[in-house]
Amino acid sequence: MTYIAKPRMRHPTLATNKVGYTRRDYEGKISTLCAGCGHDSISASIIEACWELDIEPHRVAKLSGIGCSSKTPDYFLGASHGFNTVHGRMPSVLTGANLANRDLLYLGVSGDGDSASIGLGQFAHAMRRGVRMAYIVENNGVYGLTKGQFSATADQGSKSKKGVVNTDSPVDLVAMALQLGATYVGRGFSGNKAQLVPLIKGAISHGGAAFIDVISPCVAFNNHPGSTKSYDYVREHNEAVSRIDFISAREEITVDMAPGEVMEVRQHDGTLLRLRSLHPDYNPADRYAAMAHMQRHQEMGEIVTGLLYVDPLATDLHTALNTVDRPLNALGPAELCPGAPALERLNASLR
Ligand SMILES: Cc1ncc(C[n+]2csc(CCOP(=O)(O)OP(=O)(O)O)c2C)c(N)n1
Ligand code: SF4
Ligand SMILES: [Mg+2]
Repeated sequence: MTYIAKPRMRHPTLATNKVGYTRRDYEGKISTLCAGCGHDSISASIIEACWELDIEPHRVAKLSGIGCSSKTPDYFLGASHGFNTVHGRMPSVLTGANLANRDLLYLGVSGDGDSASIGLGQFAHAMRRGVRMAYIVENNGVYGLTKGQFSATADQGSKSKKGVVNTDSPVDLVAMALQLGATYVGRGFSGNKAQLVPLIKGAISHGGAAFIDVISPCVAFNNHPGSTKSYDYVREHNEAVSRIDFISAREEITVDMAPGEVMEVRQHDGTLLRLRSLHPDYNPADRYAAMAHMQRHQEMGEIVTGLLYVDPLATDLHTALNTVDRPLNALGPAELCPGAPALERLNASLR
């Protein structure tokens, strides 16, 4: 395979962020995905979100499974830590890395095949344990990499490129994440960057398990009439619950709208999510209302997008396990070994 390297040169007037990097510094290798693939737009949104958040690339660990979607971490954050794991196993490898080093920001990138079929168990346990990460599923309803078989998220009654009707019920990862206890749950569309970038920024800044399902059309195998994951279908059936603004803890907060139209959610780290309501009755702090709202609109054939649920005070697996504040991989033998008398006391307490 030919490898085309990106030039290191950049235009001298490119804007830098607060940590001195340009957007180019958050890019990766040149994508080998099909032109027009939704996954490339998600990579662009991740780059934009990390640049705007002033994250130093070496503070990020990006992990993925197997699939076109799972290849994408090669195309962004080239200077970050990365681990392309086994099919469906990203969540357990990420959980281990997170437990060893709690100081990094974790990005879990996966596909609908990777997370809703072979990795369904792994997805479920990462969500219920509250592993702190931004878990992004690039959902195209097919196994793109293996040439377009229906995935478990394909809607019942939707058609393959060759006209075969899918008879199975779909797995809805958003509904599952809500049910399993994820504390930040959203759905986006790769074609709506204005919505996706703040959704990703909120997920990265969140203190617990954040999950975003991003509908991401596969132009090679699932972008035809009859598909419910095509660009046209999603544009025609998209129903956003709110418009989301992300305001970092350092930015000045200015109020520019009447109370009632806007709901402000301050997360643990001081960042502010400002939700401009499009559905006056929608409450993103109510997990069960979020489930009911989604279900209701799904029955009408609509795809609900936006920040569907958030618990701003969420804690994570480290809190549950009461681990020390310092990353475990930074502890030395003296701190890791309590000594013979302490071990003796511990053993005695268990006899
Ligand atoms: C253990 C194992 N089983 C099956 C495969 C074959 N395989 C590779 S990618 C893939 C599905 C990918 O689908 P998805 O996660 O939706 O990614 P997409 O390509 O659609 O982005 C499968 C079944 C594999 N690589 N490893
Ligand atoms: S096969 Fe589909 S998912 Fe894979 S790169 Fe092409 S358009 Fe994207
Ligand atoms: Mg897929």
